[in-house]
Amino acid sequence: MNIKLVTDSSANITPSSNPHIASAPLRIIVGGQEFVDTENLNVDTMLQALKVHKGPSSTACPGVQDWLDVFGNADIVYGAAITSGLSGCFNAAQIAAEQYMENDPGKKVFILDSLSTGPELELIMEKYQELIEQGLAFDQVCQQIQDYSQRTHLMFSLESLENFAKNGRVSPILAKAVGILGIRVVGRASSKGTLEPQHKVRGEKKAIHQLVKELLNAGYQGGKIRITHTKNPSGAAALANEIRAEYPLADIRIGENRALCSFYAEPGGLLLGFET
Ligand code: X90
Repeated sequence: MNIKLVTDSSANITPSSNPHIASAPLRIIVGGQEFVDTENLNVDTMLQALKVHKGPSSTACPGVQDWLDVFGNADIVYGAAITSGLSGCFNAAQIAAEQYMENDPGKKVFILDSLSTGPELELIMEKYQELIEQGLAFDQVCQQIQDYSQRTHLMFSLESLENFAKNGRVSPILAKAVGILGIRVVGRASSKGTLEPQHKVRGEKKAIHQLVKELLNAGYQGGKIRITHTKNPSGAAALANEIRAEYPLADIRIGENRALCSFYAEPGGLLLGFET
């Protein structure tokens, strides 16, 4: 049995960071330029293009064929996609899954709607790996990953919501309030998989305190933590340290956002995936 694990590029997993997981790339369109969110893309080049470009920019999710490409020819495909609350990515994956199984009834595909993205999606993919290593049957893996995803969450601190607003994914009023210099929005992925702002705070220090406060409020008790950032290694490290002050033994890893998350999180953005 040939098993394959798949996600999309919003999980920030590349072949070098994890060779066991394949990612369908999202695309970022800046003026006439298209950036495909693969490992080969230099994210700094994309961010620089965004900075100098004054006109509209947007993103596009992988199509059905992109998903079929990452399924390869596996007998069993397990995957998870960025929230259907903000992207058509999961929908395309579902259509691909149906086609794949129709073409060969011997094959099985399960794709989870993560209702999230970034480091929470990363945690879900890590859990799939564990479940497969345990040798569980297809139905058990599907059930357990759904149960697990009830215990994973995503929080964020963002310095700008400009790209969210420009692409109709948050209200322009909220984006304007966050656009003021030094103001950050701290919030979480809602239960419907949309962006839920909780606090507006001034300065990074307060944003990090607020994140940790909300983390503890959410019922965090020392489980796995995955932090990703866009051009903010010091913020990510400060966040990790503040969590370690409460839970010295926590399994915390810090990584960089790839292109899709960087487009929306924008420079300074911190994403926090955790287990409860
Ligand atoms: O074009 C597309 O289909 C992609 C649209 C993606 C929109 C959301 C990307 C979020 C990236 C930013 C902060 C976390 C917010 C979490 C809300 C679920 C990460």
